[in-house]
Amino acid sequence: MKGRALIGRRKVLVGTGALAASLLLGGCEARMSGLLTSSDTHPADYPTVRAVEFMGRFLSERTGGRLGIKVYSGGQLGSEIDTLEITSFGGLDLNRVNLAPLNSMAPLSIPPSLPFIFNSVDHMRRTLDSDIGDEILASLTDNGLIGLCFYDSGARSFYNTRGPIYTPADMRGLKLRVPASDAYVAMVNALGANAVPIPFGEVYQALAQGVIDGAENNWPSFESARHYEVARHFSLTHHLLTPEALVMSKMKWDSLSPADQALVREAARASVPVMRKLWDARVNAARETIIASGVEVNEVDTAPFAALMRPVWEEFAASPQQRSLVERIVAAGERK
Ligand code: GTR
Repeated sequence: MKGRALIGRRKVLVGTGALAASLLLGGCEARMSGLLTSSDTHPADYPTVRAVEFMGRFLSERTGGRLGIKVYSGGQLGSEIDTLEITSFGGLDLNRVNLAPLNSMAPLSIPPSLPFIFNSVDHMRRTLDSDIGDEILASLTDNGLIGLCFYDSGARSFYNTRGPIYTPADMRGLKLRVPASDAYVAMVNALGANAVPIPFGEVYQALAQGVIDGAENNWPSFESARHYEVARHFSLTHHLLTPEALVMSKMKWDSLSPADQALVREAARASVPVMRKLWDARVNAARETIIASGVEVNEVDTAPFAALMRPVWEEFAASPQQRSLVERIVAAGERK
């Protein structure tokens, strides 16, 4: 297992002080006024943030202002993996994260995070809208979290400062940032590059300083985090369609009445089509901005990349339950 980073289920010690302090200062007002606190790594205008704000308005309208949501955007409360831990022990009420940082806590979050498991956005949406999605969300409860809904995250592709990637051979030796997921580390290493797991908020500087050669993400994140200003080659490998998830602290959930729990679920469900509409528009806008800036974008024959992923699937979806989910997800892609 070359270069495998053992992210595992780590205990959060570093950074918790700053986070707790900001929650005590900034979150206190929110907590006293019945606002649910929510974290997001993305800026205020990003579709995930706007979808959770929509939920907040929905809750506020239905409860005459008794319930609402305050979103702390822009990663101000910390990285996804750190804020997830905080959410699981009740320091934060809600958290919008990608499934990748949940991989080390929740084994059933891995199948939809496997490279090339979805063949299209439609396949991903249909799968998550089915009982498969419900099963994955329900499995998060073991970690002190309640899975409320999935949001889109489009297709992730590789970008770098060196040159276009057409085949896995072009990736050899590149230092590529990945999120905190052992499966992502193994995927990038299996393609011949060297995976560097660092938090999303640190990627721009790492690229600018040459600490890494590239990373991988969807059009909107590549654009909004301004990585495209530094990494001028975007190669459309579309290797992952890992969705986002909105989770709630189980401690907070248990403190709500059954009627409020039902309302929170209804609000989350209602936010999904809102998010998808915002998302589709944002993908188009981000693509235009990036292409207009002169980034070299190239299409890729993905078959040689997918062919190298079998060991990653086998290693990271090894339990019978994970294997059954993989089979059902693949089968859903064959039914149109
Ligand atoms: C984005 C995703 C974020 C975060 C980020 C990353 O696409 O929306 O939640 O996971 O990628 O790469 O860290």
